[in-house]
Amino acid sequence: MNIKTKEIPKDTEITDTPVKTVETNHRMQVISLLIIASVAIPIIAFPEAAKVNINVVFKWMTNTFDFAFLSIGLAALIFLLSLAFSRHGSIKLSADKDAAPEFSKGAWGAMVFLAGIASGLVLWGGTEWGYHYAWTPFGLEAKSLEMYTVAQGYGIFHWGPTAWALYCVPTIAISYIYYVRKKHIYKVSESCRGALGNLVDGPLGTIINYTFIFGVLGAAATSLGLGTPMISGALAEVLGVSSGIYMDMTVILVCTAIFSVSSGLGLSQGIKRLSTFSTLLTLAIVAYILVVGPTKFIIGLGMDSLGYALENYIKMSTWTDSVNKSGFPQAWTVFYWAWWVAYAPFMGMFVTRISRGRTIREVITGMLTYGSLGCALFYMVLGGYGINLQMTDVLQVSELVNSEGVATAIIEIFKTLPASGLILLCVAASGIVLLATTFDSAAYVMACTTTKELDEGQEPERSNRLFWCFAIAILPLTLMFLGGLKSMQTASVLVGLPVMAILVLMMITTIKYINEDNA
Ligand code: NM2
Repeated sequence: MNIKTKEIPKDTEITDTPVKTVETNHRMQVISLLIIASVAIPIIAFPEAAKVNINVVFKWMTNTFDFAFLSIGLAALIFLLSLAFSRHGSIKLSADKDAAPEFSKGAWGAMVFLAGIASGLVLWGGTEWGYHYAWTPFGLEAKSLEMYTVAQGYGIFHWGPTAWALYCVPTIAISYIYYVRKKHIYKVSESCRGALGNLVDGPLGTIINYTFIFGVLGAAATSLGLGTPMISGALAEVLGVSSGIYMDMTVILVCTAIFSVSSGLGLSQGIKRLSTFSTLLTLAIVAYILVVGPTKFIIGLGMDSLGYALENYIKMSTWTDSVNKSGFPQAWTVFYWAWWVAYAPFMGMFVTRISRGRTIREVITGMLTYGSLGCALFYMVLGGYGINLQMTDVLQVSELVNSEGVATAIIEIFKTLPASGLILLCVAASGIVLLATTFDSAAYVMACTTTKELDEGQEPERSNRLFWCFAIAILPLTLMFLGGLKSMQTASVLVGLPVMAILVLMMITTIKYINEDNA
């Protein structure tokens, strides 16, 4: 993800306010640090008990609130589609009604897509089917031929329109307030004002802003905790050394260092170019796999699984499996929705900054289609390649995923490619940059939240940004020390729940404001 201060559009009609000095809210920083420490210290001190408790928390949260996550995902999609195709869809997100969009459609779509993903898409695109193939939804027969299509289709669903709708709700809420109501918001609480009124100026607003911060911290912990072992595994393979927790820590610290140097020396533009380059590199790897792999099979299976996802969309969106209690939708769909939700306000802030001049309809349809299709492409190609490896007995990917985890499985998949050393090097390099830019952007928005007041064009203090950069690394480091997929997933599930409430408040605010302004 990549939010750069220099991309902030200057919307000249937005009211001028006197320039104040930027002041960091140290109290908020200290409280956040204390909360992080209260989670991290017990995990490090009592890892065995922590593991057990994390599993209990994950199960309880996903089982108790499954209906809420699923229905809000669906509600977000329905809300956005009805808004896009209503007369309000043509509302322009700009102070100047005749202004052309700031970025071309293609550039905008690419930026939205890149902002929404980090290293997770490569990791899960290649391996998620391996889990569903062995532990099936809808009581289907495990490890049957049919399951290849179903498993891949389920993955495409988890990165599809509902997921992108969760990203899009804050985007529309924040953009509307920013461009149409002409109020520069740097705090998430402001986008709940329509629902809560002046309550957002009191403790409730503060709670909302903390919730946002912990949403990003939890979601980033999942991304970094899962993405780092893939990068360190690839590096270890290339360097011929063994990977492990120390290598993982080094990767996280290198990412932190890249961010610190770029922030300290004002290298934002350089890092941005590097980030674009690494994304292109990732796309090139996907194209390479499509060409050197079984092209026809990959395309065919991709179409089959896309068809499966479309045909079963409603069923997958509402399935809680209350009678059979397999736990599948809780372990997967609910986890995914929580992960997307936790990132959503952060994503909303970014997409707002690049969407000036677009209509509400364009933003909604663009996010849902570019986002879903981009993710489906990764799932089809990487997943299809992995499935072929298993079907031709080259590599038992599903077994590997279940016994060794996703990071090991994806490295083994890449190792079967021609010129695998070079590919692994590219995967590691692009992964580091994608994670570093995630640190960078996340630290930036959190620094905005912990700045007392920020006028247009002003930036949070550099020390504030650096503080968040290091604070973000604490939780993933702790969770990696603990290990296991559930620990990484629990971070998102825990923070996703309260952020989901913010999404509901944002939907109410948007509806209220649009109705008031267009009565
Ligand atoms: N989402 C899109 O790790 C990543 O790729 C970040 C993950 C929320 C599932 C985004």
